[in-house]
Amino acid sequence: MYETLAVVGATGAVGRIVLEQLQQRNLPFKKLKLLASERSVGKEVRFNGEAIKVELLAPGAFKNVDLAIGSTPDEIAAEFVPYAVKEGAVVVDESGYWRMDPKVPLIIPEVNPDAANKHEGILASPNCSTTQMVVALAPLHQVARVTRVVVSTYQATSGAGLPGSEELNDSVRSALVGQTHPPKTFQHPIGFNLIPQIGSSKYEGYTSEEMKMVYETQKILGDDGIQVCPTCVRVPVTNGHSESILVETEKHISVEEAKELFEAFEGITVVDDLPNNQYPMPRDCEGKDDVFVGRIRKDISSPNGIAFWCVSDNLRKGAATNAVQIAELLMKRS
Ligand code: 2RA
Repeated sequence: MYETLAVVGATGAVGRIVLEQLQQRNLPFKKLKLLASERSVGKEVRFNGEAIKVELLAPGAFKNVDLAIGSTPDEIAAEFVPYAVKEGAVVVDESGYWRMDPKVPLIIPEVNPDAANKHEGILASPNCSTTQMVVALAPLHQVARVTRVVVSTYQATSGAGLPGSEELNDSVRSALVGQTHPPKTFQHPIGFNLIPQIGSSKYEGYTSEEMKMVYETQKILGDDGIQVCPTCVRVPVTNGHSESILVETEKHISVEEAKELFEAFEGITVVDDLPNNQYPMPRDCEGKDDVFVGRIRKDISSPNGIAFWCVSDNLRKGAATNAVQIAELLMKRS
């Protein structure tokens, strides 16, 4: 039984949506504890009509906590998760720190729910760009086995948290009056620009964000043979990541079959009517929990390829919603 739930990083951009989702989805816990860094301690957050005071994230904070959802940077997760587990909590962690640990299942509830049965106190939620892509790949993989993916991302500034969104606004305002707002969160001004770098240089000219898409996809789909070639780009969009995906499968699937598979899969909404200018766009997907797929077409350059466009609210399915769904899954199975 998971009676006491803690939300770690409760006042951050994703933590706030975690709380919203917990209320909306009506998870069956009895007590809620909110934990955050010193800066937020003492703040009051309303939850189901009740004011809850934010407490300090520190050793001892997880006494009597059964389940914790963590939305913190990697370095905070590296530190707090071990003591939370030691104090008896099961942790659903949204940071990148634990994802590739072989003892930690990396879960998308619609894709690999059974992997959640085998954990040692920590379960991880994937990176936002990986999550939406893998939700879209899963129905094709189940039927035709995905062998190769070429993906380019168009990632919103909210992926870098509240400072990212503020920097977009400042950068656009400055550019409109012919000035340059000095970038702090991003490597270059983001207003009226694209930045083909998310994260740091990691491997053979690929960035850390790109390599997450490689390793996490293989881990979630349980197939190290899947080849992924990613290019991750930051775009001047406040919220909602978009991806252009080309997928090659072992078995041929037609465009019609691909459409049917997408439509039948839980968590995917198909918006695909090019003659009527209908396809997913970040503006339309903001605030929604599904992964949206459109522009579904055959790859005219190879025999077993399907190309499509995929959009999702990176703060929701890419982060908060997926973590809350993992918590929900654990509660249902306890
Ligand atoms: C980003 N994927 O968009 C990252 C956040 N985890 O910056």
